[in-house]
Amino acid sequence: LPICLLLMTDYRGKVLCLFDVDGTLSKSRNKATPEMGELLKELRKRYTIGIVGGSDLSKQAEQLGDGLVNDFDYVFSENGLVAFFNGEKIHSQSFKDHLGEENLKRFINWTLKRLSEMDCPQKRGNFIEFRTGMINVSVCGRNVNQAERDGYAAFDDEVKQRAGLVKDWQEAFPELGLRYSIGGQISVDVFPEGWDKTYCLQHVASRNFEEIHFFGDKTHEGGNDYEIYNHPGTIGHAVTKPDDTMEILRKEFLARK
Ligand code: M1P
Repeated sequence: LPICLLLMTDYRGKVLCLFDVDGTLSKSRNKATPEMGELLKELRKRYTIGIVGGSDLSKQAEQLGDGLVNDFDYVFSENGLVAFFNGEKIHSQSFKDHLGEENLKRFINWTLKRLSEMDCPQKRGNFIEFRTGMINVSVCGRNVNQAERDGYAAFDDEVKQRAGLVKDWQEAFPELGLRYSIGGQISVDVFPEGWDKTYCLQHVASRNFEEIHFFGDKTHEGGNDYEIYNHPGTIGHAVTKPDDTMEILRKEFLARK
C-alpha cells in the first residue's frame, strides 16, 4: 500500500455516504461518467457507500452499470422499498399489498381518465409504470426519447403541469395517505406517506454509523430528496449537478486524514 493511504483513517465502519442518482451521480436518466465511477471506487476504499433513488433497479443499472449491487455497499431502489446489501436483496415492500386492489384500481382508473384530459407537446406510451413499492405516472409517457423528454421537462418548468396533477390527486384521494414526489424530468412517483427516501434509513440503523452523509439535487420542499436531506439522522449536501458531487467528495472526503 502507498504510504499516504496507510496514514489515512479508514472510515468504512463509521461513515456512510449515500447518494441520490439523477442529477447527483449522473445527469437525469443518463449514465454516470467513468470519472464519477473511478471517484466512487476511491471513496469506497475508505467509506461505506450507497445509493438511494426513486427509480427501480433496472433503471439504476442502466445508469450505474449492471454490477451496481456489487459496486456499492448499499443499493436502495424505489427509495429503499427494494434494498440490497453486499450484493444480496435484503428487503422488498409491496405498494399493491399496502393499498389493496380496490383502492389501487380506483386510483389508476381515475388517473388514466385525468391523463387523457391533459395536453402536452408530445404523448407516447407507458403512462403508468407499476413498480414494487410505488407507481410512476407520466403525462407524456415514459416511452419518450431524450429530446422529447427534455422538451417535456422545459414545458413542465413553465406550466407546472406535474404540480397541478399532484394537487388534483390530493383533492381526489385525501383518504389514501399517499405522497406524490416529483423526482425526475417527466414523471411523478406515488407511494404511501413515509415511503420517501427516509424509508431506506431503517436498513442501516443497526450499523450505528457515526455520520450518514446524503447527497442530492432535489432537496427543496416537494422534491424527492427533501425529507432525507432534512432528516435529523443525516448530514445533507445539496448539489445541482454531478460535478458538484465530485468536488465535495474530493475536497471534503478523499482529502480527509
Ligand atoms: O430518480 C429520479 C426519478 O427518475 C425518473 O424520473 P423521470 O423519468 O421523470 O426523469 C423515474 O425513475 C422516477 O421514478 C425517479 O424518482
